[in-house]
Amino acid sequence: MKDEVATPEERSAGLKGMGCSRKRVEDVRFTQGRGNYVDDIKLDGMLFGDFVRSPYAHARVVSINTEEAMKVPGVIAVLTAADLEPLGLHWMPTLAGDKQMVLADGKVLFQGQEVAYVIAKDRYAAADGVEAVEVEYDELPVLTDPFEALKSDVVLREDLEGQTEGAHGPRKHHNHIFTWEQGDKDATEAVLAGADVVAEEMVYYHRTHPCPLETCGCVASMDKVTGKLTLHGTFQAPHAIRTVVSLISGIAEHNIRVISPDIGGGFGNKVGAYAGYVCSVVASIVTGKPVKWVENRMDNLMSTAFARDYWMQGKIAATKEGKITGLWCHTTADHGGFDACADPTKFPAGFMNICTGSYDIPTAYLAVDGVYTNKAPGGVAYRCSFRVTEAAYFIERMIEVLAIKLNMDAAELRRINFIRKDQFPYQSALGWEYDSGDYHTAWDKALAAVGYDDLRREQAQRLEDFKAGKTRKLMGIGLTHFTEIVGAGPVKNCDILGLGMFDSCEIRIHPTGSAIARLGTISQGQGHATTFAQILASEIGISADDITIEEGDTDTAPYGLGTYGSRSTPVAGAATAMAGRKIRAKAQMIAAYLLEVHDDDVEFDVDRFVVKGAPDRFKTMKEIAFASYNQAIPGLEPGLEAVSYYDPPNMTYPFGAYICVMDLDVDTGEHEIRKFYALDDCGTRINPMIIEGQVHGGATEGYAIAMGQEIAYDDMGNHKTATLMDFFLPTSWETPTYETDFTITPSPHHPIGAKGVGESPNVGSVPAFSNAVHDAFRPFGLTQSHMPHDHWRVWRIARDLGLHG
Ligand code: MCN
Ligand code: CUM
Repeated sequence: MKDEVATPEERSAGLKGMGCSRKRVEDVRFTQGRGNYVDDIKLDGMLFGDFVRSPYAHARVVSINTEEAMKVPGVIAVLTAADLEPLGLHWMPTLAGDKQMVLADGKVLFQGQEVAYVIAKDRYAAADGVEAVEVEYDELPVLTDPFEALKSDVVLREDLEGQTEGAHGPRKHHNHIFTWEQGDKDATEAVLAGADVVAEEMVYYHRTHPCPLETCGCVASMDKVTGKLTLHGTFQAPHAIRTVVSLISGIAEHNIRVISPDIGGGFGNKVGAYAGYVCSVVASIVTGKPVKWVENRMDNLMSTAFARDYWMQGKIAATKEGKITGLWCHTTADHGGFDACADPTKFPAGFMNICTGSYDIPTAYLAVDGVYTNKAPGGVAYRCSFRVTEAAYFIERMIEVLAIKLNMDAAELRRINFIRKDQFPYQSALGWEYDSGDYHTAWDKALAAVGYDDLRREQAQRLEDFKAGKTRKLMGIGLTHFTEIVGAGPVKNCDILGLGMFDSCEIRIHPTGSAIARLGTISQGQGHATTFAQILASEIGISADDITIEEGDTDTAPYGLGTYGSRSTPVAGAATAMAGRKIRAKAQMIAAYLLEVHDDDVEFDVDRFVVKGAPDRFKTMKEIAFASYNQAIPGLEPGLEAVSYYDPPNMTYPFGAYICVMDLDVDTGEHEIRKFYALDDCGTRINPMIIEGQVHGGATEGYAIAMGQEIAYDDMGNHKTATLMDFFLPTSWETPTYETDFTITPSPHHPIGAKGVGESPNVGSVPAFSNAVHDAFRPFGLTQSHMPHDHWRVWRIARDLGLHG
């Protein structure tokens, strides 16, 4: 009855639909310790598997002796490549068209590589078994520098020797993987040759690691009676894993059930296929028991998907007035021992060709050379949108370097080169069609919000004080305007191992008017159970509180390509809206039938269909749901269900303006982040609170990357940062305070106008932090210094510039 008197606004608020900062429904269980992660899964008779890993970065494996290990109480079996070879499982295909050893086959190519797999009654016995395996190695020369690797006689991948053609075209050298070229080389070189001004710089985006709180793991359980394999795991793409497992194991796909339970952070680390999955499946088949494998922190940091490691040589040309005329980039990409990047098949360097950024650059050329070294494989991870992080860092550094060369203000240089609002949809010189944007509005809002002119005046005063000996602290203002490309993707140009990158949603409305929706994506902390229900609430007029969102079980969810590349909102979010619209269309027919009017004579009003011009004649969605199970239209199927498989016509192009204000102590190298302002435009905003959380999390990861985090190796290929003592993870103590803001430029092709946002803050914040460091030293002649800008490196910049007196 209350319903009858509620205003449309009240009814709308009750739905908790789009635009509402609905509290996360997931947090009820997470905050009570009731999450269900892979390591919480305990099956009857479950065994535990663990790896013997290589202490060397490059060595021949002379022999493996498992006799002593087999004597350890509780050890059941030890697998080596020799055991996997008859099954054809000692190597596995990578997502990048390469192949990777599951267990060391004759040699090892990075420190921490999997050599043998010990299966035992529990984790402790497995660890003792690992200790007892005797491996004899013969050390080989180590290559950790990709430039050296391309010149060296040392052959890393002997399995590919003599193979001059790789998955992505010709290989120029035995340690070379591919060359990927985009844009117009000749035209760009001509522009550079004739330009008023050319700025040139080597921009290095160092190797780092997403380091999710929960490491990677799985539980494989082969039921020999039913012939069914159930695989629980930390998978960001459960359906793709099911298909891959079927293809490489030969088990029929309907006999495989993949389940991603709660995931404690993915950040791209959990996209690829790991040796642990293959060995656990084999171990379960061999022993007939469930087998669990869960990495420890060192395993995770040493062997699973790293991020970045791109050496980007850049040249940018402009007129005297600062109008950019051309961009040239040659990237040397360090892929480690195997090319296991998780990119769409046709993009061996991901979407690095978005490196023209937010700027109207008429001519551009990009070449990327992939190189093998003695480091861990991986490459696309860490809120990267498939290398957009590298692209954004590159262009945002090149803009700063150009500003120095032109002796111009970097904010103004950006402004005069932005793609204008009226140029969208915009065709970039490197082949993308940007769907929508309004960069000038966002930029002006950001500069005004931080008081840019006042900041520059303060900075000038600080510089004078510094020169006068009144302070030892410099001030830097780090500017960034980034353009993202998310929502892979149109099936016509995006696939993974031949699987087109669509996504899906299936909705069932129950008779009493509540619902369940299942999606092909999988949340790892992004709050999908909260936000996808909001999209549906607005589309079908059922409160988000009455809609269950389920993901991650391949036996129940429709096929989808998973969650990474901020694709859930652009692709599965669109599928959700489309499936919702199918429900609404059928509901409209039922309502009209019940109200005895023509379909066109009813209209949707928040949570009901109303007879046009007769507001008191209506049927609520709850009433329609019940009717659909009984007296629906004769001849029409009962029930209210729909499914949508959505192939987006284009990707979405979120953008943002980030500004960081930083003080740097030249004597200690310490920094203080005084202000961090982040304006994001992700089109229509589904849940502002969740967006803000995404920005805080991503910016904190960006802070870590820019200011201290790295995966470092010594010359012998020893991993120097394999524990959290050495690998910087910011705590609340170091984490800066963020000021978030937004503009809204909807995507014209997305059914609800939404663009992705999860990766934006990492893409935008890293150049903002790094540019602040560079900006502080600009008056003293610094043009480029490599990240991470930890205290020691900042101190060293000051020393090299002669600031220590
Ligand atoms: N959202 C919104 N309005 C928009 C866009 C997004 O309210 N216009 C909400 C979405 O509904 C969703 C969240 O923001 O709840 C992120 O959406 P989206 O940008 O579509 O990204 P995905 O859901 O596809 O998440 C992937 C992205 C990636 S690739 C990495 S890496 C990353 C990230 O999300 N990993 C994360 N954020 C993470 N956050 C957590 N907590 N844990 C991770 O592992
Ligand atoms: Cu590239 S990290 Mo996210 O796409 O899972």
